Amino acid sequence: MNEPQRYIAHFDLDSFFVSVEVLNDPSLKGKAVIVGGSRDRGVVTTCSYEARKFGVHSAMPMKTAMKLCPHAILVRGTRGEYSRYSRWVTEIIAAKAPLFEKASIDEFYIDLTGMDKFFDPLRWTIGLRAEIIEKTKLPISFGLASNKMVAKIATDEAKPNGYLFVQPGMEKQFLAPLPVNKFSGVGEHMFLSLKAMGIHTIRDLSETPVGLLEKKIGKYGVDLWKKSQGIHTSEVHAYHEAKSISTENTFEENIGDTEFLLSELVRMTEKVAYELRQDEKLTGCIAVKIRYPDFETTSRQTTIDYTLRDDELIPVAIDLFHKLYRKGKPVRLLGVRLSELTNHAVQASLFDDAEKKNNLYKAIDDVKNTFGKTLLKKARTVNKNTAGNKEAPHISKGNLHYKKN
Ligand code: TTP
Ligand code: MG
Repeated sequence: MNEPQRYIAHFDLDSFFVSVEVLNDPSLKGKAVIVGGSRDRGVVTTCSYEARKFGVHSAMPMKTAMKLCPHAILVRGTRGEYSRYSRWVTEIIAAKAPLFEKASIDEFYIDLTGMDKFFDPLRWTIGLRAEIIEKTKLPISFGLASNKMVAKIATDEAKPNGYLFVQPGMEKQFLAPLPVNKFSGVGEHMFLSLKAMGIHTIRDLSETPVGLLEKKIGKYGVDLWKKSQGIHTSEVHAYHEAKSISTENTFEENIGDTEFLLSELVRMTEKVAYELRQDEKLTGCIAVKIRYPDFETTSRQTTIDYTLRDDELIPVAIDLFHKLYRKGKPVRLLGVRLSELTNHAVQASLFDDAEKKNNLYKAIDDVKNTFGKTLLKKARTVNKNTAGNKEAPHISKGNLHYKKN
């Protein structure tokens, strides 16, 4: 039997954070707007298309951006709002799409394969886009193609505020005139290496003997050549809010000491947050679970602004714990779970101090990777019970697992 024709739609909100700011302050509409940190030490989180015309882009030092576009309006950003809009768009897509993946906070893949028996994939996708725009008032673009890679590049070409359908069979032709750095993974260095080989466009790449690419660049050269032919087979991974990273501790003796339970809770939250960062994910939901010796089990969860940071997760975990815990009652098991996971392709930070903190976490995580995960802990977790020990003495079981439904 022949494989069914694949149809993959890729959606991505246009200048997402800026678009949200424009909704909150319509006087920003049509202007050069930059969301980012301080003028002297910050970086650009994102900017409007008007500012992009001057060469401003994400991750650029704010100083450079202001030189390129001195009249730009600088906005510091309101992160809670971005999470709220991200969820709203997710809900609209989830209500309609047979199978979708949330690839980042503003980006989605939808697999429509097999649906062409029931409806025209392009018309359906246009309808979904119209619904998102009508409801949220946010501009969004999409690419529709026979695979994820081509669909994503089509979205890029359609932006801002447009869409592009690459008909099955036209993938190679669509890609041919584009520069090679349209492929994700072709950074500055690779771009120059390819240029040195006389390869500028994807057509140049597709016409280069694959053996030569392998010889010069290695296995990645073969991958690039395949991409240049429009070939890409990766699947759309279904998005489940229930997908989670969690850890649980069953205590050897039941614990009624609130201080100790809290220090355990902090330690466990740090542990799952570390795994979250290793996985390059953000979380939008945290849950705490308590089991008493009679096996009564209670848990409580709350949605939060998307984050990867201990200092944002820990206070929420503590708050949930206090709401949940019946004071003085011995506890048999404590658990922490992070869910509503999404990728963060975010290099630059949302805010100045966030960047510093993210770098700090990266530094801590690097040390953890090198010297073992229990070596570095924040002050709170190093109390009389745990100081000097690799694990708290009460803990007999501690397991970290991923739940991928
Ligand atoms: P993108 O989708 O990469 O960028 P964008 O939506 O601003 O613009 P467009 O898609 O039209 O090209 O990222 C989505 C949001 O993620 C972006 O609005 C801000 C945030 N972000 C960062 O915080 N740091 C970054 O380095 C990048 C690239 C994005
Ligand atoms: Mg976007």
